Amino acid sequence: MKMTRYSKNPILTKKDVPFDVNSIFNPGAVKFGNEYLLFCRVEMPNGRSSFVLARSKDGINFEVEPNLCLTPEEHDNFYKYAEWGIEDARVVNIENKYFLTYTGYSKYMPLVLLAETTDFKKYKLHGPISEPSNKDCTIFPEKINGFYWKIDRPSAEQRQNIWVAKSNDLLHWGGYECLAEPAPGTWEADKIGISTTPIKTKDGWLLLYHGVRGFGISSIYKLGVMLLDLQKPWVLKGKCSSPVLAPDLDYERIGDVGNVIFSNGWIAEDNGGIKIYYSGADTNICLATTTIDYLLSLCK
Ligand code: BMA
Repeated sequence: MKMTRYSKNPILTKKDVPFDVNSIFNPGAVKFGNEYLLFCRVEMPNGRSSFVLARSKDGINFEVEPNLCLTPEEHDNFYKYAEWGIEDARVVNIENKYFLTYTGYSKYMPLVLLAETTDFKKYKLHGPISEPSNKDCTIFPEKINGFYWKIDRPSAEQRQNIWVAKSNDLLHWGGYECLAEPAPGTWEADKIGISTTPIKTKDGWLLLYHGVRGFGISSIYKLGVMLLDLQKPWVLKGKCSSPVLAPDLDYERIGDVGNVIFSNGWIAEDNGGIKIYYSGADTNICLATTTIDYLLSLCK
């Protein structure tokens, strides 16, 4: 099976949110008990983002909770790094705890914040795990060679590459290595960033990433797929040459930021299928389905 868009996309829009928002988009995704959870970004009418949970039994029909689950104002000591909004969470289950890596936006510019929860009701906030400018951070679901590993995307001058680092405690990081760079002159020429939490497969760690290329006065965001070595997560084993999902339909081309497909959440099913949650034009939440085998075949 190739990539299939759900026929009734988008699966969530601001009409599904029981309070006033400008948009709902860029959800992290995780299975929690017998539920699918989307940890959604909502841009409030004032232009600053918070998070709200959406819950589902089938991974397709989601109900948005009546209240926000995490806001900048709840960040106490870290508020100055989240004052302009919290955005684009990746969720990972490690040793029965759920860790969230997300962007804190402020006058200091974007950096990566870490939080943990066991119940998606109470959140322990750890604050920054990067300096600015940095975003698109995900943590591997298990230790490799005795360390935790993260991937993120620092912005250095004009270079926006993907980096990997290791840690003993998820809070203090080192051993930085550049993992992947944009391919010049292609659909991902301007910048790349990791999209989704790594999935362990027989061939390596599988990840979605986004690639950006400027056209005229705007940019186009598309999704690609890459494969990392199972034991050496700083080694890129393979990467697609063409995007796996690119803006095409109206709900991907028209919205607050047109021509954007962005994803920070996917869920692997026991039968080898994958549900990819993505947003069109920074305005909605959509679903596409595919298989691990198909994505692996693109990384050869
Ligand atoms: C990125 C992030 C995402 C957004 C995307 C497209 O830099 O800020 O939140 O979806 O741009 O606008």
